[in-house]
Amino acid sequence: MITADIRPDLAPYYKDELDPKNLAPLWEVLPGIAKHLPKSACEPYIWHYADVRDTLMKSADLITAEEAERRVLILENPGMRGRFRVTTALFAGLQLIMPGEVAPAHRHTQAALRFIVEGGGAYTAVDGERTYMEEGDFVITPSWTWHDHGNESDQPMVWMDGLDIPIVETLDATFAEKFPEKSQPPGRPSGDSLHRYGSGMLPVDYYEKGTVSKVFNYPYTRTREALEQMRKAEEWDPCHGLKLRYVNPESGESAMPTIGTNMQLLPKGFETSSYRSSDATIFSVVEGTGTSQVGDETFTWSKRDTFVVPSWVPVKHSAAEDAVLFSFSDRPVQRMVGLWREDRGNA
Ligand code: 1HN
Repeated sequence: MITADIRPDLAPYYKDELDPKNLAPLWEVLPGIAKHLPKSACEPYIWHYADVRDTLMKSADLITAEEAERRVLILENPGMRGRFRVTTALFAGLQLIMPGEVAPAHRHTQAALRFIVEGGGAYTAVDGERTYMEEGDFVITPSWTWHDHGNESDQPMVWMDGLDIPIVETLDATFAEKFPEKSQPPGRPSGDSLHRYGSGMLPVDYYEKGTVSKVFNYPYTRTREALEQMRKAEEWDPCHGLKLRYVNPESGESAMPTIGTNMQLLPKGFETSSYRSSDATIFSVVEGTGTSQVGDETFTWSKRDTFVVPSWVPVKHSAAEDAVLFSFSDRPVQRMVGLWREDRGNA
C-alpha cells in the first residue's frame, strides 16, 4: 500500500508503475515549475555586426534568396542552441537579400517584424502593397498576411527578423502556405497605408480597433525626428533616457499583438539607472556607441550590434556618444494576460 508521504526515491517500484501509464510525480519537479524567479536558459549575449557581417555575406555564395525561401542566419541564444530562438519566447535572425533577388511570397500564422540594419531600397510587399525600406525602418508583416521581399537596389540589404515563432509553437497554432506566384501582383500604391492610417488621422468612417496596425512601415526618418524634437524638453527617464513605443494608430496598443517594439535615445554621457522587467528584450544599435551592463556581463556596442537582456536580469546602459537603440520583446503578451512586471532602479 502506498501512503501519501512515501518518497518516490525510496520506492522505485512506484515510479516503474507510473512510467508505462504516462504519469509523472509533480512533487519531483515542482520547484522547477513554480520558480522563485524567472530564471531560464536564456543568457545575456551580444552579436557584434563586425563579427557576423562577412559570414552572412558568404551565405550568398552558397544559396540564393529564392532557393532558401528566406536567407536568414538565426541568432541563437547560446543558452538555447538548436532551439532557434533568441529569447525563450522569440525568434530573431539576420536576413540577407542581394541586388536583384526576390524572396518569394508566402504567409504564416507567425507574425514578423523587420528592423533594417544595412542598405536601402529593397521592398517588402504585405497583402499587395509594397514598402521600400531604409536603415532604421521598422516594418511588420502581421500574422497570416502574404509577404515577399525584393531588392531593387545595387547593394546587399540586411535586416533583423523578429518573429513570435516560439509563442505560436507553444500554442500549436502554426499554419503556412505559399503564394502561387513568386511575387504578389501590385495592389495599393506604395506608401498608401502609412499615409492613410499613420498621419495622425483615419479615414472618416473607419472606426475599427484591430489588433494589428494598418501601418506596416514606421520609417526611421519620422522616428528619429520625434526623438530629436522631444530631446529639447530634456525630460529624461532615469531608466530609459527618452523612449518611445511603436503603436497601432487605431488603438494605441503595440503595433503587433505579440511583439512590443521601441526606439530610445540616450544622449552622450547618459547612464541609465538599473532596470529589469519580465520581458526578455532584444536590442539593435541604430546609432552611436556605448556599453550595457547586463547582469554580470558588460557589452560594448556600436552601430548594428544586437544584444539580449533576459527576463528579470538588470540592465544599465551608458552612452559614449549620442546613441539610438531599437528594442523588441513579448511585453504585449505578458501585459495582456497580467504577467508583466518591472523593477525600476532597485535591481
Ligand atoms: C519568414 O517568413 C521571414 O518573411 C523571415 O522574411 C524569417 C523565420 C521563420 C519562419 C518564417 C520573412 C522567418 C520566416
